[in-house]
Amino acid sequence: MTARQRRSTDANEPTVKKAAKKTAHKAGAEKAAAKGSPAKKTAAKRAASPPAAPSRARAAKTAASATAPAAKTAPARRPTAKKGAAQVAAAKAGPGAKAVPAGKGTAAKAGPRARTVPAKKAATKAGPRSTTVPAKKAGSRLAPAAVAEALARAQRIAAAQPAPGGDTKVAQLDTHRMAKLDTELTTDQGIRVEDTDNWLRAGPRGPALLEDFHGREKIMRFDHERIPERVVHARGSGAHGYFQPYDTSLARHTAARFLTDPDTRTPVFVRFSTVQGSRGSTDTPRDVRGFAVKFYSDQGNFDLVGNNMPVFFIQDGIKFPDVIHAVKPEPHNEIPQAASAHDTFWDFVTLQPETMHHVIWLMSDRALPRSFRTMQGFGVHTFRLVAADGTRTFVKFHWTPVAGVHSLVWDEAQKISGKDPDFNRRDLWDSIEAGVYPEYELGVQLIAEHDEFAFDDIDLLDSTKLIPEEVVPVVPVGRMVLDRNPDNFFAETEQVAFCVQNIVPGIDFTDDPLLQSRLFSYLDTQLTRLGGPNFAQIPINRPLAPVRNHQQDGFHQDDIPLGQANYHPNSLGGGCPVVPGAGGGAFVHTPEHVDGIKERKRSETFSDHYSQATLFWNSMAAWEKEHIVAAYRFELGKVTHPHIRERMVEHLNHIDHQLAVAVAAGIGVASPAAGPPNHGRMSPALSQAGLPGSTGVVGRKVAVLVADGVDPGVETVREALTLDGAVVEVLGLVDGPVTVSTGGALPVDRAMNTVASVLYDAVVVADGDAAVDLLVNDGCAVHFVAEAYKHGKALGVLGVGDRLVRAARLPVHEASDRLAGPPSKPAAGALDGVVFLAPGKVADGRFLSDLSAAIAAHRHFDRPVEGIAA
Ligand code: HDE
Repeated sequence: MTARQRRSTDANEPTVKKAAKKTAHKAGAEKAAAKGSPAKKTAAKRAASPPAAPSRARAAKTAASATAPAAKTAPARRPTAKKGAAQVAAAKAGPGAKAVPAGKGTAAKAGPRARTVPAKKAATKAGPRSTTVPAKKAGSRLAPAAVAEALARAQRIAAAQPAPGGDTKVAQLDTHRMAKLDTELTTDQGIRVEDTDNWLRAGPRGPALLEDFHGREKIMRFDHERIPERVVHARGSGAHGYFQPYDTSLARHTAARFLTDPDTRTPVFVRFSTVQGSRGSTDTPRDVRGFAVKFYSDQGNFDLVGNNMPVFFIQDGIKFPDVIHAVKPEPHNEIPQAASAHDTFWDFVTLQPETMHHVIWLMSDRALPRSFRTMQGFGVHTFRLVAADGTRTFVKFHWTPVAGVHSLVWDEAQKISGKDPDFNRRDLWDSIEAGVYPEYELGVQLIAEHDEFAFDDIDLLDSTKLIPEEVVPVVPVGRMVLDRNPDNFFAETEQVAFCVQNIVPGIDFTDDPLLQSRLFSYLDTQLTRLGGPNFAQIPINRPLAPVRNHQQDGFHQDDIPLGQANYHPNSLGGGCPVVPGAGGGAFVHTPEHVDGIKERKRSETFSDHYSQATLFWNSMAAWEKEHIVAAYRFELGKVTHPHIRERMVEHLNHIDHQLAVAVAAGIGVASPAAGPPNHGRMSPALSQAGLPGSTGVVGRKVAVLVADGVDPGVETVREALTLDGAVVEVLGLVDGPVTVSTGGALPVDRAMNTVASVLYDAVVVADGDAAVDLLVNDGCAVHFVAEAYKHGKALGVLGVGDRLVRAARLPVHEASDRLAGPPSKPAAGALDGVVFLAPGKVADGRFLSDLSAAIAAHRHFDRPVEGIAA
């Protein structure tokens, strides 16, 4: 059986591995072993190839399957994408090149009239009702070629045909872009402005005149620039991209074309967010992250509005206002911003034990993603897939980043909040600009409808539970690549309106009580946020599929409906739009027998609140457990009411006694007596330790510390890392080039005191006697190295740069006693991720590959860091 066949079989057999259920930990261990297999490593190495290459994750999985039959497998075939001109150009330009949508440049060229001339008109009209745009309305400023292109785009949109390369959404957005280059300043009414610096007044020192329509309009528009921020998930960052299925294997389960046609690239817009903080808050609080994807499919928009954790705080939507009020800044003083470490949050969760599973995820490193590129995403709820023949299959959606799942450490996250509150937003933006496109594999857990009750302890409708991957494997079905930054934050990222009820034929909801409440909430919230019922007409929200109905009027109607008949049925409008019905590709709610007593009651099957929290705890690596204990101690340490701390320790005792004891010891609570026994089950897939990614150093940020008199050898290291895809910045004690010991100068990217080690993934200390003397005597440089070591980051130490490591009093210093004095043994783990190059040696392949491996490992948590002052 080939890897591809095996994979297809997986997708076609949504059966619960019943035998595996009780032995989840065993299967997981095999999987973990497969992950570390040599074949997998080779595949991962191979996969460090440019982003345009076939999915690295798939390559790795395919290789893993060759040696480990239990492991997930993936199709060997590369999706045969139809390439558009822009993509072809980008491919020719090399791996790092960004595909510039053909239409983008054109729109810019369209000049001042872009909003009102043909491109816009064509598209607005294009919509569904007209495919022709009178060429003479093109406007004199547009070259005939641009007119033709705009027309072609409009026709494409009207016909709702995905353009080659999946750039249909780009084309649609093009028609709304407004270029300002080479234009003249006007009012909103198109009147040219004489002067925008001085209010019209009676004499140079006289009173302002109300008559100044330009002044009043300008201020009025300014006064109304803000819209209400999102009630939750207010702080977010967005990007455009595409989704493409690997093959047709899901077709047996779903009629959704975007999931089953490997030749179609469906445009997507993704918004990542934090939950608690306001729109201007930091990117790196301890918090859940939103992971919302809008698929502009040719059957309509599908919004998968998920999070980076697979479970949720509560089981019933009616508790959402309570949990959010509790976590948000407290009502009397609006403190704290973007933090759950306060009394009301812990008061609520300790009184609502269904939160316990999600809360332990929140205390884990998952709540501190290093980057949006390195976090998973989950649909959380159980959804349904519906096949063309009506067969229904339960499904859970998973996004897995090919760059691996990596996090910050808490001390670092807090410092970043001050040093660069836009840390994750900047990283997303910069990566895309640099052509390092964030990429995620979509995976599905499939459960046959008849297996709904096959799980002893999991109700599929309970969003506080996950299905361990060792019980139901995650089958990879496609990949999503984010390859374009928005042009305007407000127009796109702020105005995008995700709605859980946006669903397409082939997918359906379940009765999950949390999901059901969301079906109401998202539509409702957009009315306030976006000022009326026409928010789906905002360019970023507009479907690519044609929109035709008799819904009309309201604030901000942007279309001009034609005709006399605005009701159904009608004869005056030819009966149009006709109702296509089930046979015409319509969405049909899956027929289901519903029967029950009307009552406010939670199902008994929702009542276990601890065993999956225990499963999570048991599955963590030692360092992950340490971080979790530290997080509980930090958060509860901020709680001022002792009874809340005590209540939480009691809950922890139901999760794991050792955990409760460890937390209690840090927060002044008496150690609890032994609680219920730990069930001992594990799900290794829950640990980040098993998700290293396959992109090596690509996109990792490396700081190189230099000073006057630097040895030229540092250039070799910088070049090698850059070639491998790392983002290397040379930091001097001040800005401006430094002198090189052999003559000449080395350019510096930034002064060290304008940044901090927390903004980098790794640090290289340069060689050169004079340079190192300067670094050793600079507290900023010494702290830089100490802090990076403390946070578990890779260090590359060249030659006498070793003296800086000694000055930082790192426990690795004994190891470098080879320079002077008797050699001594370093503390256990001290050298993890610290790579030395002996003085006088040039950086050879061995050194460079050791350093790359140390950086690719992301963090080295076995180090003895307690005594490091940083
Ligand atoms: Fe949301 N949620 N939510 N939520 N949610 C919103 O919608 C809500 C829930 C999630 O980037 C709001 O447009 C209720 C679960 C994300 O724009 C609001 C309930 C999950 C985003 C809302 C939930 C999420 C939101 C605020 C319980 C993970 C940001 C503005 C029934 C599966 C989307 C808006 C973006 C946003 C309500 C529960 C994820 C108020 C009532 C569970 C990623 O409508």
